[in-house]
Amino acid sequence: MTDTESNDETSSALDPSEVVQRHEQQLDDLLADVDEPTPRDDSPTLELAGLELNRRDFMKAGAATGAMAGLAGCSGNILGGGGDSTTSGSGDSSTPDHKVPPGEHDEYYGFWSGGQSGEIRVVGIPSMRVLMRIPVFNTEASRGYGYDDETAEMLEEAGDYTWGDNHHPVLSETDGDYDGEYLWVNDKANGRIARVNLKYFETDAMTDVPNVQSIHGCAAQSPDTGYIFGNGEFRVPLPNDGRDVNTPENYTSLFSAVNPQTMETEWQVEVDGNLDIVDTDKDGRWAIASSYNDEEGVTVSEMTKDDRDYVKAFDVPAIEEAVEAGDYREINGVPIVDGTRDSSLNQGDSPIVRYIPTPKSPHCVEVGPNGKYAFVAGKLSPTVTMLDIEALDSSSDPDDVVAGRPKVGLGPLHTTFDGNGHAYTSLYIDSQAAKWDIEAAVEAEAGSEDPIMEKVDVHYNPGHIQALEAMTTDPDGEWLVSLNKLSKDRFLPVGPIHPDNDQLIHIGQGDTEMEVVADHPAYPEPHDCVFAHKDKLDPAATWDKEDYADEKEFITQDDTRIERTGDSSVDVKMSSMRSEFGFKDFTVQEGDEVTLTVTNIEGVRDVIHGVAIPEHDVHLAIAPQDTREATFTVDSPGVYWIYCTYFCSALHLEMRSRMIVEPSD
Ligand code: CUK
Ligand code: CUA
Repeated sequence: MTDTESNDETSSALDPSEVVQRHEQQLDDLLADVDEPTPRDDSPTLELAGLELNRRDFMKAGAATGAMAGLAGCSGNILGGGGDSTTSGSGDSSTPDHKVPPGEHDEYYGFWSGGQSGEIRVVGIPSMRVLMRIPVFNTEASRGYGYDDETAEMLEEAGDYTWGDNHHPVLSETDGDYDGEYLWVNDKANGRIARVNLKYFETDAMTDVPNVQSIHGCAAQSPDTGYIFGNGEFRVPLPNDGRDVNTPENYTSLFSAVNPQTMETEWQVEVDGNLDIVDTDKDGRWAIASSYNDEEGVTVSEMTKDDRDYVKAFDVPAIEEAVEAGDYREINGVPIVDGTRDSSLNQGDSPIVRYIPTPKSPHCVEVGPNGKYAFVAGKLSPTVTMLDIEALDSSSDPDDVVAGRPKVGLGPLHTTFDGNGHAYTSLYIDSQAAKWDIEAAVEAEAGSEDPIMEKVDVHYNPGHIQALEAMTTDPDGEWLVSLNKLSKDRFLPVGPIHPDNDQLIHIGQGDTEMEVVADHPAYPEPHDCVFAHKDKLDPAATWDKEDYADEKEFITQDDTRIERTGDSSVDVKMSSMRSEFGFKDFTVQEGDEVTLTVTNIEGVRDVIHGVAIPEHDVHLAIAPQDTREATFTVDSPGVYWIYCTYFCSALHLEMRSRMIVEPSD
């Protein structure tokens, strides 16, 4: 054996601890490199033909979009587009590349509701890559969610359900624009609203809204996130304690206003009929909700008997006044204001709720970017009804408040906007997206198809449709996603439960033909999504221990200890780092309730340690500088290896501790 360097590496004579040390050093060096603070504007700059444009410029400048395609290797002149992009179908030189090259970032965050999976998914746009999943109403082992004390308690206090059905993610706003702080989402199944902290991308609060069985529509009040509004969809007796079970005419739906900070329900409004989707105007006066079943039936034929239902416009300041004046009854601690038609608060010229007749079971309500109109899709009617929001102030007569009613196609469900005067409506029955001109629809007669500019086939049966920042006052256009409920034959077959199909559609600034550019299978079942430019968020790369200084201890190697707190309770506190836990082993007694607190003392990003305790249903996922806790009872004496689940270093497999449970006698 020659004494070369390479031989040294594998020499059995080498001290193993040296190998480990060297490895750790390499890892530290590597991590030191990536731990640099992220520059505020790190969008790559593309240089071509003397032009210097970053990706943001491309997204904003419709005329320059051809440059992206040229850059990505498509044929066509490098500054193409420019009003001459008449070709359609794939390869259109005006369509920028939606594929994001290795190492580059997407331009937008997309937040998808996960439907009956209960989670929120973070998706990069335009690549449509799923970047992360945030458990909300479900439990999720990978992130230790529902398996540590804090998240388990949060779920327990919000009703202790094991699943939820989230439909409508909404982002916090300051001055009518996304501030990147929080996201809220409803739970249709169990009447909850949860909050996700966008610094840590974690669910940090949840409330089980009193007096309702289901929350469907969910909206953050513009422009400064005054309330989170939730629509109680199913009519039930109030309170639902066994009274009125056989008198459906006495059931009721409630509109709820939740405080975004405390997550307490501040007030509710009782209405006639069901409540479906809700959006708010842009200056905080009106919350506008669609509804179906004004017939107040309990079977489908009863619910769809009439040819009209009523959109309900809630006058928020007027409701606040009624609450202040004590004009309510209190049930389960919440002031409930009577907003039914017969209520004394709805007589006279300024009713607190305006009931606006709208054709057959309207579904969505989306308020357009300039705040002038609310767009209400017909569902069972082939039209979108546009409500003039300013006119709501003085009337609920459709002659005064309906500004337009274009005929868009069959099964219209949701509408989105490009910020350049166009609306895009999903057509569930026709399996299409229809693009139309908003002001042309105001000019045209009701039921006219003239405002329709273009339709594109989607695959198949779309629900929500969403364009970049379409829910703000300044949408970015460029990309639109159609969230199709059925994928049928679009993917390799995976058995009888099919994925959905989220299709990416290029729309430019509304000046180009729509083009479907990508299919993306989606695990059942997203309903809605919302997009924010990446510069509006500022996620943490590691935890900051100051954020939990009052609640939990930060446990270093020196702080590692075991403390008996009672006859049969014990606290175990330890650190974790590559590649060892603070305790190599620790001993507890059979029957003990063990509270295990573990801190990840790493300072570098992306070195996460997991704590799994076989046979005790414990899993913690601890990011750098974070501390997590789990409490469990040790009923059976024996040896239990505690192991790390995140592949954190070359010695990850060796990263373990040993819990010894001594027999009690
Ligand atoms: S809803 Cu699902 S397609 Cu819950 Cu917004 Cu319309
Ligand atoms: Cu720590 Cu694997």
